Amino acid sequence: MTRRFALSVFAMFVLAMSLMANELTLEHVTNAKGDGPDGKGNTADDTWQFWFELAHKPKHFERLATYSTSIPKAGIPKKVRGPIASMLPNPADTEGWIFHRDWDGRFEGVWGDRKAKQIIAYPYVEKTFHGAVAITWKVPKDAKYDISGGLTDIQVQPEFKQHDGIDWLLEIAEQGKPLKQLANGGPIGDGNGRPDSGKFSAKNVQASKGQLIRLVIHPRKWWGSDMTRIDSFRIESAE
Ligand SMILES: [Ca+2]
Ligand SMILES: [Ca+2]
Repeated sequence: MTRRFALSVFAMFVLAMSLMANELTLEHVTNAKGDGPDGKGNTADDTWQFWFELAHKPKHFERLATYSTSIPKAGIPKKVRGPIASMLPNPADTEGWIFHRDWDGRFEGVWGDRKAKQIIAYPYVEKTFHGAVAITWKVPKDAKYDISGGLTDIQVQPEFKQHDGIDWLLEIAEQGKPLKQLANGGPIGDGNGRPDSGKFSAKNVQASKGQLIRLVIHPRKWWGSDMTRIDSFRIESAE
């Protein structure tokens, strides 16, 4: 077997594997340019997208609008301020998607921590509303899919009674709008005999091209200490 032939066989194998399974990686989260033709990350043409729940319209989501390349402990002026900047495990090595408005020091975001090689999500609060963040995968063709993965509460503080873990939801969405709930679970984390980690899955899910398979990380009653690691998020063709 020539080296060139071996390489092309290997390339075909890699291509076949990537067509059969899609898994969220650190590179997807930390890619400011996205993989769609517009060359901008986290827009409608990208395979993986990152969202926050609208306080005025629960269960509806909008894309996190700002890419931040690192989060020093003191925060980034006009980007990330407030507690999240010092709460992330490796803020200077953490890049990803945040929402930004001038009036608040916000928490919400989905980041890749390059040092610990982990994907982190953090829900948020807006006045009295405790909002979720979400990660979506864009369905490439009408088909049935198997979805699986896991997540972990990485900020476990059961000594504070308000800290009551997170819930997760799997849904089909169209843009930011919910269409169908596939599965839900939790709470995980923050004591009360609960596990810190959970698994999620849904089998044989019929989805149409352009729809989004959405993993929601929900803060339940209170969002403090809800930093969550996405251990895996994988979608395979069920056919
Ligand atoms: Ca894009
Ligand atoms: Ca927690």
